[in-house]
Amino acid sequence: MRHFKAVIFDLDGVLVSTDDYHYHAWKKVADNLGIPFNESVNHRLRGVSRLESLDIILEASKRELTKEEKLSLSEEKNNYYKAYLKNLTPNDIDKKIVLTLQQLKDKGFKLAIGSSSKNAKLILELTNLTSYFDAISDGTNIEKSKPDPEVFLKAAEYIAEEPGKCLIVEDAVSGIVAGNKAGMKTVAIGYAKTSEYADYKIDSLEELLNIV
Ligand code: B16
Ligand code: MG
Repeated sequence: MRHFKAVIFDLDGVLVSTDDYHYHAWKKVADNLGIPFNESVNHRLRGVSRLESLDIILEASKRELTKEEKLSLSEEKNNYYKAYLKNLTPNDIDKKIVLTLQQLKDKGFKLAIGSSSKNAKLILELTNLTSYFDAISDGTNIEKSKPDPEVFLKAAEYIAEEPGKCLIVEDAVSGIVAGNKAGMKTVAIGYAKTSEYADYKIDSLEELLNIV
């Protein structure tokens, strides 16, 4: 008997290369503040909420910022990020990714999104991916972002599936930890392959069809 019944996808860095946009938007904020920011700091922001990301960036600064200043900086970052999102079209999604989603649906798997982003629904609309998913759990319906399991547990609840029957696909180490805590099996792609806790590691999304 087949073990998995649902696949829950992270969004940024798994289905869409918006991880690059996040990086460039934070880089502008950090440069304006004169704070060093590089790819290795950026990897720590994967899957982490906007305000928590700012706190990680500010570790390299001696300045103590007020709550209001932090909110204003995170809004500034989101404005830069949303300006990048304006360029996003369905052509930015690899055809192989769309084909894999369709094949999983045809095989009867439930598909869901489990993303920390508050921009997830906008991104799915811009890329024409919304209709592939039975449910979307994102930054708008959670209290705690990854590595907390909340976003994935909510996704499982929305598709009425037991956590043990859900497979998570993630590019963030924080997302792999969140998947484990949710009692789900995890597939690492991209940077998440550095995690020793992933159950499976893949180089491209089509390989999912060999796992489920
Ligand atoms: P937003 P994911 C995460 O999305 C990103 O990896 C992370 O870098 C970002 O800070 C977070 O969403 C919040 O995004 O500012 O758009 O609400 O990878 O969980 O899909
Ligand atoms: Mg991600």
